[in-house]
Formats: sequence, C-alpha cells, structure tokens
Amino acid sequence: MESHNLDEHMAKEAGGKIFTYGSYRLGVYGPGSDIDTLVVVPKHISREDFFTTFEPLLRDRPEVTELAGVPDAYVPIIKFKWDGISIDLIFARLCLSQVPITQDLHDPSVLKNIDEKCVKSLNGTRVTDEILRLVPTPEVFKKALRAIKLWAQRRGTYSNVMGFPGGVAWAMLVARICQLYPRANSAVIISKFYRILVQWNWPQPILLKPIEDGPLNVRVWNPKLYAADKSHKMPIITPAYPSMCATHNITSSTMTIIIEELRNAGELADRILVGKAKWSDLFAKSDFFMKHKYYLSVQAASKDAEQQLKWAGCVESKLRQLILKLETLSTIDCAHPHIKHYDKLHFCATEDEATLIAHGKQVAVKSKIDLDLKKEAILKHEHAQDTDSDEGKIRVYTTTFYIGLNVNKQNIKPGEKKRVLDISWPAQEFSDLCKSWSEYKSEAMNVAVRYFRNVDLPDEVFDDLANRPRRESVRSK
Ligand code: 3AT
Ligand code: MN
Ligand code: MN
Repeated sequence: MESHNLDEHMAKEAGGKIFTYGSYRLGVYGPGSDIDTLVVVPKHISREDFFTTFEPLLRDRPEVTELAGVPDAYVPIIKFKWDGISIDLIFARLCLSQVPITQDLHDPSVLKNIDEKCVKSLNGTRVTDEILRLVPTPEVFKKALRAIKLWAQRRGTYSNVMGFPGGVAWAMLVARICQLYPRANSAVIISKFYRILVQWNWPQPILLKPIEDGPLNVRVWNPKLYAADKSHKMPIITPAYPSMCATHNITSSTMTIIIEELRNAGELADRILVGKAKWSDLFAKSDFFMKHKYYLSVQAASKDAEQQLKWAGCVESKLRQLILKLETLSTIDCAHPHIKHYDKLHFCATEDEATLIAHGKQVAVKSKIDLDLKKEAILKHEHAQDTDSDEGKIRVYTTTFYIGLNVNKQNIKPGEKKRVLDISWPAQEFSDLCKSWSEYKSEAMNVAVRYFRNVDLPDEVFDDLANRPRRESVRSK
C-alpha cells in the first residue's frame, strides 16, 4: 500500500472486504465444494496488484498448495488450496477511496465507474445475496435446495455447460417456489417444486422480482428486444442488476430430459408424502449408459496435461453446438449429453499407438483412469511431475464425453427402405468448430467423434459390470 504513495493513515483507512458466493454463500456446500470468495478493494488497488503482489504472498504461505492464477479468464481468478480446502478467489475494485467493513454490494450504484471484469466479479455475490434476501425463510430454502441439488446431480441434470441448469439456476427455481409457499416447510417445498415446474408455461421466465434497469450500458435480459433472449426455452433470470438468463444453454433435448425427470420426481414426491415411497428413492442414481441404445463419444486428445485441460475445456464448451446440430436431424428425437466426462492417461510405446488412440481407436496400452487432470497440470508447473517407471513412453491424455441418442426409425420417407442415421455432417461441423480454436495445433491435439451401440460402450463407464449391456448370446444349436 505504501508503494502506492499513500500515507500510513490513508493506507490503514482504505479497508477492503471479503465476500463469498456460490454454494458456500448459499449454505448448500458438500464435501467436494470449494469456497468461492470475492475480495473487494478501494480504488487504489488494481487488478495487477492482485496478481503481481497478492498472488506471490499467497504462494509463499505454507498452507497454500496447487495455486494457479488465471488473470486472463472471463472472470480473472486465483485458484488454490488452503490446508487442503479448495478456494476460488476473485477480485473487484470499487470506485471508492474506502471499503469499510460495513460495505454492502446490494445497490447497483456500486457498479458505477468500474471495469467490466469487476462488474462480472461482483455478479456472483450480488446474485447469491439477492436470492437469500428474496426468499421468505432462508433455512427452509437451504434445506430444500440441498435436496434438489442432490436429486439433480443423481439424475444427471446438473451442469450448465452440458445444457442443464447449474447451481445458481436450481437455487433460483427453489427460491421461486419458496416465494409461492412462504409458510411451507422444506418437504412441502420439494413436492410443490416438481408439480409447479412440470406445469410451468415455458418459455415464461422464472423471476424472483421484476427486472430492473440500472446505471450501466450493459444488456439486461429482454426477449422483446433481443432474438437470442427470445429463443431461451426455460429462462431462469438472475435477480441482481444486470439481470441475465442463467439457462441460455438449455436445448430442446435437455429440456425434454429435465421435464421428464421433474415429472417422475413429482410422482415420487407425492408417494413419499403419503408414506408409499422413501426419500432415498428420489435420490436414486440414473444410469445414463443403460438408458439409450445408441451413443456418441466425443474424445479430446493431446500429449500434455496442461494443454489437455484447456483443449478438453474448449471441446466441452462446443458440445452444445453438436447437440443443436444433432437435433436438426429427423432421425434423432433426443440427444442426451452425459454430465460426467472421463479423463484417461495412456502410456504408448510407439507413435503409431499414440496416433490411433488420439483418433479414438481402442488400443490396449497401459493406462491410468480416474485421472485428476487439474492436479496433474498444476503439479507439472511445480516441477513435481511423477517420475514413475513409465518415463520415456509417449503419453496421450484423453477426455471423453458421451451423448445418448434416441433414434427415430419411424416416419419412413417414400422410397426409403430403412431410416439410416448419418451423423457425419454434424460430426464434421463440430470437429471443424473445435479446431477453429485459436490455440489449436493439429500436430498436438485431436478431437474424434464416434457412434456406436450400447453393447460397444467401454467397461470403464459402468459401475456394475455384471449389468452392462451385452450382445445377445448366440443360442447353442
Ligand atoms: P460447488 O458446491 O462448489 O460444487 P457451486 O455452486 O459453488 O458448487 P462453483 O464453485 O463451480 O459452483 O461456482 C460458483 C459460482 O461461480 C457459480 C457462478 O456464479 C460462478 N462461476 C463458476 N464457473 C463459472 C464460469 N465458467 N463462468 C462464469 N461464472 C462462473
Ligand atoms: Mn463453489
Ligand atoms: Mn468455485
């Protein structure tokens, strides 16, 4: 601070405040959750100070491990572990000479005269605080949300990137039901939740309060003005200015899946309330790999953990485009993305093996599954790469995403003998889209799309191998 030409008194008075957001702020964190933290500072402190002065201070602390600063992210962030607990730390500089301990972020005027990245960084806290302010009884809300989150995760409908509602969207849905039934307990909220949302007149938006205008020259969700906003299928709108749609990723396939899951859960919840079913039935895991007869796999491959993390992230962010293209085929009723992906490290003896694996072929080489790619990438930076006996072999990292397909073989067109499913066009377009990434290197990365029957799925995606789909055994003569 003194390096910023402030006298000692001014430096002391300048203040600063830590806020939280995400599941930690909402009180719905679990064992795998991080603590999402926002540091708010007065105008003398810049984002550069955050990364050049504060980050090294953190790095030097003995409690800190796996630290990674990402200054050029959409929301610039420092990620690290403190005593083994994951922390996401973001930064916002207000246009104020002091940030006292009583500083509040509720008023949209805090957004005045600050840069765009700071507006984005403040958004998480402003939204979670507003949700908590708008629910009649936060304790009822939190307990119901915990149940809904667990249900959505178990049913495979919790993932913003994959076209399902994410944490904030599910929270807003529960909050809306709490507003509609201000005196209900959490169990009643859960059963009303399913009933109301199955019957909801989508694309009517879910709003926790009327959309407000504010001091910035930024877009606020408005389907009357913007065609993109009008196309949202299940809009769930954030309550803090500038209001945005938290579910713009939902496609007609994921919407179908969400509604079907809501309907099934609603029926279960009714039976639970009259004692005819157990709560544990509601939280039963859905087996994605038993649901469909046909699947697509999308495999991103590269030779380095850090590169793989970015490349797989790029491919993942484009998957929605593939789903949208698949939905346009008349032979596909529903393209169902799996919310989980599979990271694997293959140790190849030859370049030929490496190439085959990168092209999605099944090659029997030594491999490591259940890989923590993030950790591998960070450890590499800390020069602590494991030096196991596989050194010298060629490493290929793969990340595989799956899409279940409901294939429609009816409505045979005149002249057609049998409906054939041809995914080559969407697959090619998708692969071109991934490869148009600015950091794409054709010699170091690949993306491979494959189409296959359920019986050809790899063993590693099944928890229970005894029940995996198999080819009908040929009866003995
Ligand atoms: P966990 O309990 O931590 O698993 P969470 O809801 O806290 O669930 P995250 O920590 O991943 O989820 O994210 C917290 C918030 O951070 C949610 C969203 O407002 C913001 N956020 C996370 N990832 C992104 C992203 N890629 N782009 C923009 N905002 C993001
Ligand atoms: Mn979190
Ligand atoms: Mn986080």
